[in-house]
Amino acid sequence: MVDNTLPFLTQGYAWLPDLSRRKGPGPVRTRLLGKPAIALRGPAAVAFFYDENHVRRRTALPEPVLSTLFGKGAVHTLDGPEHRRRKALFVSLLKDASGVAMLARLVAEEWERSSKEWTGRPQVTLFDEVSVLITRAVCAWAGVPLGDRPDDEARRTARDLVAMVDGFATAGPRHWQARRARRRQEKRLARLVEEIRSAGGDAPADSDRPASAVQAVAAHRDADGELLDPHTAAVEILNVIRPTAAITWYAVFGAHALHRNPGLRERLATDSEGYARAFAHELRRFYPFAPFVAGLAPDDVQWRGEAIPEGTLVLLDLYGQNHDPELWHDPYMFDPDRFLGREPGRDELVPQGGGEAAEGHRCPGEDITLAVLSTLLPRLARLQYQVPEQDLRIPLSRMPTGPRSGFVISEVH
Ligand code: MYR
Repeated sequence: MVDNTLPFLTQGYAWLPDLSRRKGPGPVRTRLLGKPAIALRGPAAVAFFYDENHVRRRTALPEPVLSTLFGKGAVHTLDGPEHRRRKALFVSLLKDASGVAMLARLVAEEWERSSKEWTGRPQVTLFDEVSVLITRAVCAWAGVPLGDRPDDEARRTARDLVAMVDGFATAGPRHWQARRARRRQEKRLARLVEEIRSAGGDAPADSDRPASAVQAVAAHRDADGELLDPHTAAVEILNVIRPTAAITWYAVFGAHALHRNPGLRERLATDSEGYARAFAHELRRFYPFAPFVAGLAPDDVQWRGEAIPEGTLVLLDLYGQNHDPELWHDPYMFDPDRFLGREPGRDELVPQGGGEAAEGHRCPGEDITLAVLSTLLPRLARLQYQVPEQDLRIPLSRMPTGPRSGFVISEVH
């Protein structure tokens, strides 16, 4: 079988759906990254994929993805008790309701501050501005200092966080920019961890004052009882702040969805009956972000009678599942009502993975994503602006993708 890495990189989100269409129903067999691969989708496949007897992460992620997106030694590369111990750190930081609410409040404050400033400008590129305002909020929340010139530092940090996400699935200049961004941020945050530790900040926090994310990572001990080395600690701090900044992609998709469906603006602006949350779920279902997740079969395993030999790369087709007509009525229609008054099933809507966040590799940041989007989207819907002529196409061949223009708005008030 021919290796499909190049078709994947050039066709992007369209690669796996096209392959599935050509090969007909059932799992798709192919070759990726020089390995035999099988792609699965559907709630039962999600449960199969997140069972460690079937799929493991150690050594599954290619170096170019680790050196840009996730970082070497990241929680994404662990399995078993080691993974659960490290993951508990993320769950305690990202799934704590009062922490999530505090981050949403900071995002709201930053939105108010920034959107006032936009009124004086001829044009604003929403992608750039939202990435900076979320970066400011998450750095304040996580305890990442922005130095003596916080405005400049926030812009620089936002650029680096965005670059790390933007460059993981390309061999072009964006990839090298992503590597440089990661090196820069890892160096700076490793230094911060060392400073915190030498000032005694890695001691357990007192119960009245919860530790910031940075302090918690600096104080975290892995399953072996050891502190993380400063580099790994920096990697994990980035794994808290970078995905939060990546919510920018969804916020810009929100602007795109409102532009294409102006009839939804009023309901989103007033956010009655949980409409903003339903809208956020539909954004995460409808628009392309993570194409799939991957791991390796640790033994010969079987999926519905299909043999999956040891060492096979198992792909969970997130984008395909979120558009599967077996699961979604009219999947290519943007319709937040499909989530109104109901939360999606655990393994039904999988933009950020499936299974349990605490036990498996599901993204622990879904509560934050939903809270930040529920904060930003009604404010965006209440903002008055024009959408000047621009290129709003969302190329499926680019990963990650978004409106080409970054969504420019003008006459903001
Ligand atoms: C983040 O910053 O962590 C949020 C962005 C996540 C994108 C997720 C993409 C998953 C890619 C897995 C590629 C596996 C290749 C074999």
